[in-house]
Amino acid sequence: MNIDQNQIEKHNDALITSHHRKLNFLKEEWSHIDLESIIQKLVDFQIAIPSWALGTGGTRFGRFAITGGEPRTIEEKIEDVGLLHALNGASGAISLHIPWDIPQNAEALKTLASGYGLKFDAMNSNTFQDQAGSPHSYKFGSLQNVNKAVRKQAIEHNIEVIKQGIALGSDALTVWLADGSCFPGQLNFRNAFENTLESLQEIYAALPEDWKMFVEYKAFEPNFYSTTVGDWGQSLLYASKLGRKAYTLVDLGHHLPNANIEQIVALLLMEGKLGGFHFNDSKYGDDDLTAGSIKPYQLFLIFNELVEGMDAKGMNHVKDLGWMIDASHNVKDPLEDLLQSVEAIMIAYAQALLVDRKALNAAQNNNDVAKAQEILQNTFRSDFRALVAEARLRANAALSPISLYRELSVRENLVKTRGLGTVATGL
Ligand SMILES: [Mn+2]
Repeated sequence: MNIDQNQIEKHNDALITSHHRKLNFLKEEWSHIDLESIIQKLVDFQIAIPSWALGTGGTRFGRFAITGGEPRTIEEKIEDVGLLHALNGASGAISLHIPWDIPQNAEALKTLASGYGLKFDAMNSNTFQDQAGSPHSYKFGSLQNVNKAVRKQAIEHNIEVIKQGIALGSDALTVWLADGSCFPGQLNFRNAFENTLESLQEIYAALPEDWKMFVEYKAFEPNFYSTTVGDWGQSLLYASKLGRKAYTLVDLGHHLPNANIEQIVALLLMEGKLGGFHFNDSKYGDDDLTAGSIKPYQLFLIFNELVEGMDAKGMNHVKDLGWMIDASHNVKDPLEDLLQSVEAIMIAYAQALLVDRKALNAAQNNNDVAKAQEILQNTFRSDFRALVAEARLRANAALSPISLYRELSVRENLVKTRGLGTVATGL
């Protein structure tokens, strides 16, 4: 299914008066700020959609494929991201996961994707599941495994993923390892670290010059006693030892409860070692919930550090970090869920762009704690949704993406063409 420009314009026409009223109010309230440049930043900002989020997610207890019309092929996944991008103008990239996706004809896929205005974001390898026909099992880890043949298989898989990515025009590899242990004594921590580092070094050696390697960490799950890349310190250690092309990737759901993620982000940026983000939200752990659905203030505080830190280093907000959603829940229509996530991320970014940096800086230097809080919360509690909507309007996208998604019965159309029982590859 394609959404054409006439359908978007008709939808926007019906909402334009109300939109202008809200936008004009903001222009008046924030007249001391250059809102035009902020709107342009919002137009430019793009968030990659992972191919595995297009189907209904599952838990270890089960999976309810409630929506139907899930994408059956990599081509249909690209089509789905194309739909999202047409609706919100901010989902201009897809991140593939090998072997849940197996690109057969890279040139054809590139043509298909660029027809929707999409690029291929970071490639994701998978050594946390055994694949049919693989001689070795990852039951006791992959890159950390005590058995060299297992490590070799995992290294070769990652190198294969890099090759697939080169053919698609991607420029980054994300390595997330489930490696670790479930019981004390199971693992020699130092050997596990050294094996993992050595394996990562072999993969790193296969990276093209202009590629990045993202080392993603996770506190626990599926291993419940230790994780070999368990936190940002361990990830930073690997990334530092690997070299300038290696970075830490922060997945919001991969911390222990109440971790101060905004502080982690600030320090990684300071060290030039923050590579990118996986957005999601959680109450307890790796809950795969829609970005901004539980802790929107935290999302804003993270963006506040990102904007401050990137500007301090003269970094390009769009290109210098990888921005991706990593969430896939099992009770919502995945496409609606992704529209909500992108919206929440854009709002948090807009709020961060509007923070009065000079005043905040002055408050910090005067130890004016109350004033610093006022500055942050004044921005957080203001409603900038009209700015984000204006950015969409300028990108020829919909003023209200979810409303248009429902008006056009997108899901019903996908069910009609793909069937009710289709299940996308993924977790
Ligand atoms: Mn992730």
